[in-house]
Amino acid sequence: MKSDTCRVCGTPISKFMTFGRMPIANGFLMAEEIKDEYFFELAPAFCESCNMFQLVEQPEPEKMFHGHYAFYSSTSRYMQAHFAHFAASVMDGPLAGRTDPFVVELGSNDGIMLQNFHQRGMRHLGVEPSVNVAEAARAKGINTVGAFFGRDLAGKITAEHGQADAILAANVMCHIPDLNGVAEGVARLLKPDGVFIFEDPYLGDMIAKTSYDQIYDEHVFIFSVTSVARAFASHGLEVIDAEPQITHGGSMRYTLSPKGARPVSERVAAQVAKEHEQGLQKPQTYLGFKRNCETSREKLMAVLETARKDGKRVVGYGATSKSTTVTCYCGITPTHVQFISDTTPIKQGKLSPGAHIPVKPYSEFTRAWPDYALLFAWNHAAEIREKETAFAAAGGRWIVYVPEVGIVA
Ligand code: JHZ
Ligand code: ZN
Repeated sequence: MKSDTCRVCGTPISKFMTFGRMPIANGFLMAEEIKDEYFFELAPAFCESCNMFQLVEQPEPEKMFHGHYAFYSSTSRYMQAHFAHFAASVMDGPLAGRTDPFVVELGSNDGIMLQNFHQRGMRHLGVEPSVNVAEAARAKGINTVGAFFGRDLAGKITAEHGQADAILAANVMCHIPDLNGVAEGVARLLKPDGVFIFEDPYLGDMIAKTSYDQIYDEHVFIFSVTSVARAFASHGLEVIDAEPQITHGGSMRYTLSPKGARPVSERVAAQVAKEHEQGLQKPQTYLGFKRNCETSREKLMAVLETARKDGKRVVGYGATSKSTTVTCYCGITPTHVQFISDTTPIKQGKLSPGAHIPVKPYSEFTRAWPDYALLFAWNHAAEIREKETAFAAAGGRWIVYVPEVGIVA
């Protein structure tokens, strides 16, 4: 859906740059499906009134989240540890000492977070519209309802289970275009002293690192503390904490509660001040970001063209959602990158969206080391570098592009 007004406050918005024609970032496809591949214009806008960074156009939710959603959260070992810590901080923090607390997670995927509550025997409910990943969660014994969250579902859940002590969401809130509807639903579902905790890729990191690959169909918003505080204030919810996370290349965890119910951490005002210092409220910042994206693209293509001319074998590492933006925006083709290695079975044997680079199982990567691996899953660099010592020992090098384009050992 295209919007010429801010999805949060209704002020007119317009794109400050375009990434061009883009397919569904997780729309891995077979050769015979190419003729029907769906495209839209990926273009971001910044609302000067409420500071919300958003897409001008986002495909219909059913085009992105369905019965064959390609991203399974549990593919990263580090992320499993991250969510175990996240869950523990909720159970031992706001939920500690409560009688029979009830936890709801929005966009619970394969249960990577809720499994921790389930293991402690806590009442929980996942909300997940992508049927296949929801099924993976149910197979682990996690209560999951297959639906999109909004006002109506909030009412139904409350009627059936009562209000929630905690509502959680990770890498989900920034996917939902009707933020006001979700905020209303959260306000309805949450107990008067409950907490709503969510995390998403952080605007400050994206601007600082030129990690423009966080921009793709699913991410209709890239949040900051400033924009989140404004968006939820009109629904009676207040940001009481903001904690930076290293996951997904730099994220922010927001804790909200009904206004006045809980003390507000000093971290909130400090982070808002930091955002001001970084210039996140200024339109010029986004014009600078646009130039940085163009420079990043030129440099990456120069590295890939040189490698191609030199007859080097380049393989992509991680068929991420982010890689769809990078390959399509930069013009990376199978002549630059032979295939992309990925551990997710549902992606293997298919072509990457838009660029149509074959996605192959990880065994293909280890079978014959390439000269270079283009690190599309750069946010998992620590985990991957730890695992790939044999590739490095064989002389393999990594091509990286965040925060700078380069070739590293
Ligand atoms: P990864 C997803 O984005 C989708 P993506 C979503 N829209 C979102 O918001 C973000 O997460 C936060 C593979 N892999 O985590 C697994 C290996 O092959 O960067 C995945 O396909 N080997 C919900 O898709 C991909 O890489 C490995 O060793 O950009 C990683 O995808 C590891 C660690 C991963 O998220
Ligand atoms: Zn706005």
